[in-house]
Amino acid sequence: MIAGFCALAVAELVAAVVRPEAGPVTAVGSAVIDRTPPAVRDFAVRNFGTADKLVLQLGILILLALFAMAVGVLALRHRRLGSAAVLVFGLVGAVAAAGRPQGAPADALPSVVGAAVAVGVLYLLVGRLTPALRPSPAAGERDEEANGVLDRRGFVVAATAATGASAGAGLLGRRLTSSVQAGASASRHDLVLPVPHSAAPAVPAGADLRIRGLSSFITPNKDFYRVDTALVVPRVDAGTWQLKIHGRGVARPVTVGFHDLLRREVIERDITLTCVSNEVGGPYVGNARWLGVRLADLLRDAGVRPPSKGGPADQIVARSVDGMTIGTPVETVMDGRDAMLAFGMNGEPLPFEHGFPVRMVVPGLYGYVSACKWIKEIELTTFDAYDAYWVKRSWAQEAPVKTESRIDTPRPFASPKAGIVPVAGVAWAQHRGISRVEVRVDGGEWHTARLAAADTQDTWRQWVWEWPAASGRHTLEVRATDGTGATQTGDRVGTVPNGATGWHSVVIDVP
Ligand SMILES: Nc1nc2c(c(=O)[nH]1)N[C@H]1C(S)=C(S)[C@@H](COP(=O)(O)O)O[C@H]1N2
Ligand SMILES: [Mo]
Repeated sequence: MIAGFCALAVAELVAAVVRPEAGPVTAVGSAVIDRTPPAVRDFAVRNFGTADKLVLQLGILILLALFAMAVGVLALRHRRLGSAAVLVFGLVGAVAAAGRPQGAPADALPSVVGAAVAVGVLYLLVGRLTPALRPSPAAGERDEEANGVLDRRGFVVAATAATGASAGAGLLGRRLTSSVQAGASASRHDLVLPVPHSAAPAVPAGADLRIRGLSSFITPNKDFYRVDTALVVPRVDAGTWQLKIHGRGVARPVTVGFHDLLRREVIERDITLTCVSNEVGGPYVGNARWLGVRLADLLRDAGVRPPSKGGPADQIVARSVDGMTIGTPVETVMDGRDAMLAFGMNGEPLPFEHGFPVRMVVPGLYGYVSACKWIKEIELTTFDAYDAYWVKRSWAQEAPVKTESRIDTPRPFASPKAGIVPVAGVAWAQHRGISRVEVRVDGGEWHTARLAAADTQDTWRQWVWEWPAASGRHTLEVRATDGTGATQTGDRVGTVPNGATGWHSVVIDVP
């Protein structure tokens, strides 16, 4: 285990120089995430929520510790074989790191160097523990005892030295990484958001019903759901950030920096973002005020035409610094809606977790087909030619948000007093808007809820219905109708491949 610790600590130092994400635990964890079947991923998300990544890393560390102990036992008998096993383990880390979408051959270095150090440490330490293998002058009982004592001391000294030295290396690695990240933090901290040329209209007074237990109309950044595959949140320095736009039908390929974006026409918009893996009634939806530029403007400047105007590309593939790929229809981005490259969220620079310095937001599409965080490249291509990350993993190529509604209060199995109980929640159908919400009790007739004032058709809408509750166990259900007049379907389907449907229901016990 000491050898294993040395390996990780030294790898940390090397990774600080190469790339923090190339460290063995992160690399193996990321490789696992990339290969996790949807069922397992859903299980992890359901049971661990946003702690899923922590659980994964702990799991890897525990496996590593068990493996280290097994190798230790093996090495006591067969020193060479033990060393070989360590190398195999280093190889796993190396392949995982170099094989990531953004992986380069150099990313294998942390695991390789770490494993080499572990081999050395293991060999050395095991040597101290196996005096019988070393030539000893005489096989007398006293001699052997003396030998054993000597070796034990030698072991403790060597083990302490190795542990101390590698702990130092590990700490130095951490220091180096955080000083690199300090640049990114400073670039975020120092950012003064521009005043938008086209400001979002003030949120109408009645948009937030302010009912206890109901989600607030604007979701504060700290409460905004986070869904991504990043084990380590990328920290990108806005000062060195660049976005490259190229590919099919791009007459004038461009590379823009952060300050080029700030100098463009800046818009501010309220847009509700939803994840395709949100179950009916689930938490992966939030509403924020975004600040940024219109993606369509940039594309037009680059000479891009949508398919309806004869453009050869029907798909935009956005790439992030961490190797995510997200495919969005060119037609949708250029159809006049406020598809944005956003750098501000609710009045502050994007939080690192939500994509600093720049991310995409497209009203009306689920996040996995539109909302690339930590974006660094936009390639124009076709849906025939390229499948993005989640499409390769059995999700649909195109995924407009489905009309959905959620009961926020009362909570499941709440026991409100008999009498008037406000049943309230949110409904969303981004870019179509919400025109009606209805609630029913125990499968009875539908009652029309009161809608809060509408902000825009790109945002969710709160609603409330005053329920005259009688005692007993009751089931509440909700359904919404969008701006096109289509009512949310009651057919229950799961999240794969293009979003869950069904009516959210909540069981209540009125005493
Ligand atoms: N780079 C990157 N961008 C990403 C993702 C990701 O895993 N990596 N996840 C997408 C998904 S599935 C969703 S729903 C939204 C979530 O954005 P949020 O975490 O800011 O709420 O980001 C999208 N952008
Ligand atoms: Mo998502």
